Amino acid sequence: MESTRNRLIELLETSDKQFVSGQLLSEKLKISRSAIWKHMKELEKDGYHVEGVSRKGYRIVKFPDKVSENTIQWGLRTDWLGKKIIHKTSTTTTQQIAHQVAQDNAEHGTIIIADEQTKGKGRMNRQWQSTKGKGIWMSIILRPDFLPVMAPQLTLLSATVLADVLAEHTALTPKIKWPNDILINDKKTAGILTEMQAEQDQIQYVVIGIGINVNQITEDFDKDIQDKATSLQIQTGNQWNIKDFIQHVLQSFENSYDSFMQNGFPDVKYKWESYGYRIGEYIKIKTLHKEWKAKFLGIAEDGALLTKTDNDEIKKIYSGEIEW
Ligand code: BT5
Repeated sequence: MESTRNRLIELLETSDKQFVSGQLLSEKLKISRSAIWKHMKELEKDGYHVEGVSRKGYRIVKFPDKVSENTIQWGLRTDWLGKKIIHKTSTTTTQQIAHQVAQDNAEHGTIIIADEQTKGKGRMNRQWQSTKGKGIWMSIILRPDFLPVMAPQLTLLSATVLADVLAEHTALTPKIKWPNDILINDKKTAGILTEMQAEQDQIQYVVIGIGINVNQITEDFDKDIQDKATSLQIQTGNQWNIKDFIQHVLQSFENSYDSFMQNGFPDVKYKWESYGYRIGEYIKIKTLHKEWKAKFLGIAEDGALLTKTDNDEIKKIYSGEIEW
């Protein structure tokens, strides 16, 4: 039943808003025309708007707003990103599923997306709060053909994509806090977690985990982060359509990734710095064992954080946190 329904949606989808005759659908699906009609009624119940015109057939005029493999794919104009989508209503973390399917040879550009994560992950085993139906909790599997040392550049690239999409979609002014936080009005609205499986000179796959707070209200966040987390709803006062947002992220991600693969890092660096938070200021750098102050100059050609200490020493930082 479920697979007939998916095939039906697929057939209507590929016709790109043209009518598909009941006759053709019944031949392709090997079911009667009255069974087709029943399926259409079921689709309507799920929020699809199906138009049926005698002698012309059927077409979907609107997909439901809820997130599913079909609704994301409908109208998605990417070449390779999101051709395979795994959607879960609830899961522990989309990162874990991404690793599993990547080890089972999932293709470059596979997406795992969930309405809710019960064990959302931040970096260094920190927690990522992922309220049900109120944000984008998504992992992207990539199989880039470059050296593992270049993988951090993908985090910076992803951050510029999110900043671009937030700016285009909402007219807010996002900033990127090195390396992976997207801030709006100084509060965190999105985060990125890059994980990788690699040998010394070869990447097997990279998983880019993207979390974007979309429709939360302040009380949706735990008390301990209420003063530093924000969402688009809090910032704009509007509810946002999550499916539209996902499509925008995927389209923009594919464009930026393709141009990065063609032209290298300089464009990403330039864009990152245009969004960079507190560039030119004194910042506190914290690594596992040390903490010191330096001037934040920008991003180096290899993606490292570029700093200048008081005795004019230029230093590159590859991992850690920054504060002020
Ligand atoms: C991150 O870590 O910012 C990476 C977030 C990646 C989340 C995505 S969602 C899809 C995929 N599946 C996953 O399980 N993860 C990825 P980090 O820089 O370590 O920041 C974590 C810190 O941000 C926490 O310690 C909290 O202080 C704060 N935080 C937690 N949840 C938040 C939220 N929803 N919004 C803003 N801040 C949050």
